[in-house]
Amino acid sequence: MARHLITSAIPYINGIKHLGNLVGSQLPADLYARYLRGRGHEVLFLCATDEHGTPAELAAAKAGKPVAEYCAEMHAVQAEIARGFRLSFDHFGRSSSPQNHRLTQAFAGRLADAGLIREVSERQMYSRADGRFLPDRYIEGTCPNCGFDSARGDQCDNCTKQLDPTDLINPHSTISGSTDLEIRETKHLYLRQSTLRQQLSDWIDSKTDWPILTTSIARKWLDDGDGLQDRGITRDLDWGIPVRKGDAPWPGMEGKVFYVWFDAPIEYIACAQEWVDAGKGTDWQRWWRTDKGAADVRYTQFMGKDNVPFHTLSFPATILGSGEPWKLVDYIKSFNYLNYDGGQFSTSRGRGVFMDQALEILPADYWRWWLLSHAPENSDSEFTWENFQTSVNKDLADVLGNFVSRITKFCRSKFGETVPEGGQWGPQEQALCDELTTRIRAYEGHMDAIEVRKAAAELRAIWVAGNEYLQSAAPWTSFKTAPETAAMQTRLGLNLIRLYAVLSRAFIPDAAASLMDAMGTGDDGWPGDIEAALTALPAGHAFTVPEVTFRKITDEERQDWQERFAGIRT
Ligand code: B3M
Ligand code: ZN
Repeated sequence: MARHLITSAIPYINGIKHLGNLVGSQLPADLYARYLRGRGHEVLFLCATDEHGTPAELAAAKAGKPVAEYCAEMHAVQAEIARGFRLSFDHFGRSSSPQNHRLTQAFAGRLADAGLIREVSERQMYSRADGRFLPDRYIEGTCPNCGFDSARGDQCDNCTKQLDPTDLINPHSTISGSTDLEIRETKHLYLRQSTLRQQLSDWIDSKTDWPILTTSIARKWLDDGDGLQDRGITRDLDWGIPVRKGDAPWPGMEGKVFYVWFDAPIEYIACAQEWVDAGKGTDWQRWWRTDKGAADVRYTQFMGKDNVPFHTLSFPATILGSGEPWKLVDYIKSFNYLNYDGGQFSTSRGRGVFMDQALEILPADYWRWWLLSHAPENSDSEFTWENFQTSVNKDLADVLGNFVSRITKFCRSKFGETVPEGGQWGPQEQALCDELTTRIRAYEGHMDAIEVRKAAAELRAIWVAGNEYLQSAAPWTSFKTAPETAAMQTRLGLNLIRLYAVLSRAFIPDAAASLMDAMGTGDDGWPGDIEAALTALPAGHAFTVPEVTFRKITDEERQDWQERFAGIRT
């Protein structure tokens, strides 16, 4: 048994996330956490809301609420939707927590003591029309790197380059649209991450098993001459973590807060403290401090590709620069983008299907299965309603659902609702057992490697193998001439249902739970020996015929949803 720390990128507080956000971090992180728990490992799975920065301030203003109140409400909304999708966080924290305030200020103090922070008198964009300094995200203009015309002041969404607002060509305020911007002097703290370039470079080079997507983005910014510039870690905003040097004031920094991307990853650690303070755990340090037992922990992060530079360079610079024995990430699983029906999902433009809307239409398992089996791992992928309908109807309804319903109903009608007795495995059953053994070992390999699509494909093949067996064994035919044989085949079929529930639980937890329920068993141990797993339910064991496991999506529904989600959400 090993110990696994898992974090998902923490979603911004302002608004409900779309399915593209979900499949890029929280959902695959949940898949992995559930799988590892299922295999008996000790897991701490953390996520939180990312509550600072201007987007939160502006969204609160738009909602006519004080920002603290707005964040508390939106946190509750996001937590509820996460429960709806069965995201099994051990704790869903908040980056605005007192724990994160203290820890972020402590990190800044350590970095200052280590000589890694310098004060910079900076010229910053001030909008006369808006009467305020404009934070990075609220300035848009043309990217100096690739020429994209809606690059934000902090990052270009087109080429992923981290930017400074003053780099932008033809900048304007996204609050008012005003181009009446002037540069004013203000003092800020900079993290001297460029001094850590060699250390970071060696560290990335040592990660030979990381996905290419992750290392290629990190290498690009390390090798690009200015990819690892010193970064401003403070902002002129009201809402955020006040700049302090540990628990002491920081002269000259009054009224300023830390930059949201400085405190957000620190929340991964603070979240473990919140978890303990909420009474759900007893010791957070054994997960995070290598001097307190965390050296044995394997730490895996999940995120979309746009978040990779912050997790491969900026956050590790904070950790390494502190000189303290904090756990560094062991593996970063990153994702490309999921597109929506010929375009992009977009929160700002309200395009696509959002998490709350998805759950209004269909239960979580339908979405989980489609999203995970089409995860944008090696390239961007696309959600279309046709593809969604086809996958659900084929994989879930025809293959898995139909298998379950056929075998349980057949058994009820011929043998009653108990596992039937008699007969012995022949070559066909042995062949199935051998095939399943090979496939389940392959499935484990893909799950261990977090190859989400390959794992989904293997799981589907495991379901198909059972279906094909049932089709060719045809107990409804053998029953007429050899009832003992039919009993044996049916017994195997019922055992397959339990096995499928155990194997599928990380993907489709609700269906798995109701199948286990129907099979009247709590025996959910991971299958080591497959022959043993296929005989776990003995003759005479009572079961019930489950409700429809998965229903089909009709053409009318598909068309209806297609139209309903064609426009933009207001
Ligand atoms: N909130 C961006 C995002 O949700 C950001 C991630 C922070 S991870 C520390 O894509
Ligand atoms: Zn660009």
